[in-house]
Amino acid sequence: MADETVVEAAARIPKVVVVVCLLRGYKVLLGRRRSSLGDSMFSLPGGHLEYGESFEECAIREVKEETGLDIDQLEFINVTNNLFSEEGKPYHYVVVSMRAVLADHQHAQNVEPDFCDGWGWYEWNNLPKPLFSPLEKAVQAGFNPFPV
Ligand code: 8DG
Ligand code: MG
Repeated sequence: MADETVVEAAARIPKVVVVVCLLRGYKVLLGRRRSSLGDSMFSLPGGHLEYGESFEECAIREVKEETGLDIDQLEFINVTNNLFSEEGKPYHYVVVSMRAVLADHQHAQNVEPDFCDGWGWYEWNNLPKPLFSPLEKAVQAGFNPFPV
């Protein structure tokens, strides 16, 4: 497309993102986004896979950068193909979901307040609203990050 800018063209390239379901009891850690995509909606910590990273390394780094928490015992849960077009700009993310269990003594900090209003633990059976659209869709489809 001749009129497409470099930025618009870059947004059309699918990107890989790793998100983490941090589990404590029957709760999960969510934060309210501050972002042009899904602003003020509750979503999982996570972010873009960097060159050469494993999914585990990316999950550990993103959780540390966003919450200050150290995680281990990571397990792959699923992968979803997430398209965002309704927000105006097209985005395409291949989202790898991992899960991890935290030790009791750690507390999440809002390390990046420009991108998140704060982190909280929410009962899986009573999730906050509004959930970020891909998470909402997954929950509606029966997604459950807890081990059976
Ligand atoms: P980075 O630049 O630090 O690598 O990434 P980020 O700044 O932390 O980006 P992000 O918005 O947290 O994640 C990138 C994209 O991943 C986001 O714009 C849309 C997609 N994404 C989903 N589901 C989820 C989710 O539950 N949590 C997060 N954080 N991102 C998600 O499709
Ligand atoms: Mg993020």
